[in-house]
Amino acid sequence: MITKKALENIKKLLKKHNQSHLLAFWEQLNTAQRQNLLAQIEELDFSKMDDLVANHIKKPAFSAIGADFAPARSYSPNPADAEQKHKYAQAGELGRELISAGKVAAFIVAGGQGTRFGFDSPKGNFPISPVKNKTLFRIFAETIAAVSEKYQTICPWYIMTSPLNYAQTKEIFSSNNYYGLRESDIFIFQQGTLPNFSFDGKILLADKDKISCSPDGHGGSLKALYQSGALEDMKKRGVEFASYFQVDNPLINIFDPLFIGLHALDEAEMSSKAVVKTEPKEKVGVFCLVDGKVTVIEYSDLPEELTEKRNPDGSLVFGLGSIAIHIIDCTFVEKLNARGFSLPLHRAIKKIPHIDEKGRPVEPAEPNGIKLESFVFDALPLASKSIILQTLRSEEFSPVKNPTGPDSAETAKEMMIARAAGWLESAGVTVPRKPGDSVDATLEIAPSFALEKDDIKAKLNQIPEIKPNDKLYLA
Ligand code: UD2
Repeated sequence: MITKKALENIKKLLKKHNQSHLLAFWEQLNTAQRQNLLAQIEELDFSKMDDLVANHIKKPAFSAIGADFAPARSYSPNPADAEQKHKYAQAGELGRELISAGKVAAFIVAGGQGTRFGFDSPKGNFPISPVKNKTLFRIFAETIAAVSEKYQTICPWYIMTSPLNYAQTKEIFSSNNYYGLRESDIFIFQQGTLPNFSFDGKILLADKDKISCSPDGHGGSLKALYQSGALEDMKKRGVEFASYFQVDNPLINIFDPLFIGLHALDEAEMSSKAVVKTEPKEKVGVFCLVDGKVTVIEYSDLPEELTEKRNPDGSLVFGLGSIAIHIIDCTFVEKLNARGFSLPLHRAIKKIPHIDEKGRPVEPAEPNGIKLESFVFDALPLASKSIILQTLRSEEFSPVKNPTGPDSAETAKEMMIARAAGWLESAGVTVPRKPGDSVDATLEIAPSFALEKDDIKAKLNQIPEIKPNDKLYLA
């Protein structure tokens, strides 16, 4: 029951923050709809509303580029000298110990809407492996199973979805029998949302009783981990580190002992993997040091002259690209939430369907409003320490972003085949190649067969001769 007094209070609050239009259709709503709308209004954070509208909606706000701005330093893919060689060996060993002790969990962000990609299902359900056409989710699940087997442990998997794809994702996992993993070791949860605004700072209505909202960005994962109980579950299991990755990268090495070990040895709170950018305009964030803190500047926020700036040897000054792979301490997530979770908000100008002041549905042909998101990498400067490990793109990064062309399913398949060929050749297997060096076979190595290059050597007797144009699946 909504009391007259309660309604008056809400009306006053909305008026104070210029959002009275949210109740414009109140008289036309039934009781359930009214309660529904009020519940959504109560979810809004009015303490930040005016600042949000003034500083994020009406003008672009966030710029991490200050006076003290420099490229970030990183660990190279291979140790540079004897001292570093010793450290990498020590880190690898520590990483393996931590995985074996069940202290590392897989953590995927899979809440994106994939609009650019045009696939009408959660992206994790996209089939991608070159021979068996396994989906992204299946590849990750088989990797987690193989790691658990190799290290004789249980690696739990935390999966963040958005309210838009939560039910579908749950259904995909249950209808695939959790890909052979135990249901109790998989924790699927939802991220939060933020309201969408018109350019003049009014929250848009999706319907007469429904506020228009969007997922709050992958930065919301650090809040959702806490609010969903996932972090509590990690603590109960003794998990100390979350290995964070994106749903679109089939080459991900989820449990990398070296990366985990370097992070732990250096007592970092949140660390990252990086690749050298292919070209100045590649659409990845760039690692920088801002006021001495590791910071990622999104490609669209880095000024052109810095994007293009080169060292005397021709390499890019800001050439260290973020591939959205992190190790995050559970205690860091807890700390961020305990002090009132807030990451900077980034605005995106979008076409946002809504209803107009007469309640008529509008499908805009042109951008008409602003969506807000937080980015997980904005937590990096908040960490007491943060390290970066450079890695090889060909081994670990091939995002499936576009239907065709660069960063598409086609390029990801090619890279999966190329990596498999490289692993086999490094163990002495002959792989047929075409003139120009591309692989003349379709190869797929299941995670159960090898998780890394070095696993191949022990299985040489299971590998048949590979002839040109062969299709070979190793499991
Ligand atoms: C992201 C990074 C970019 C680079 C690239 C590597 C940003 C802003 N940019 O680019 O710097 O590292 O990835 O591939 O992150 N997601 C959610 N909830 C949301 C929004 C996104 O779970 O509300 C997930 C999404 O499912 C995906 C990941 O976050 O797994 C990245 O999202 P994206 O594909 O929109 O990021 P993109 O390509 O702009």
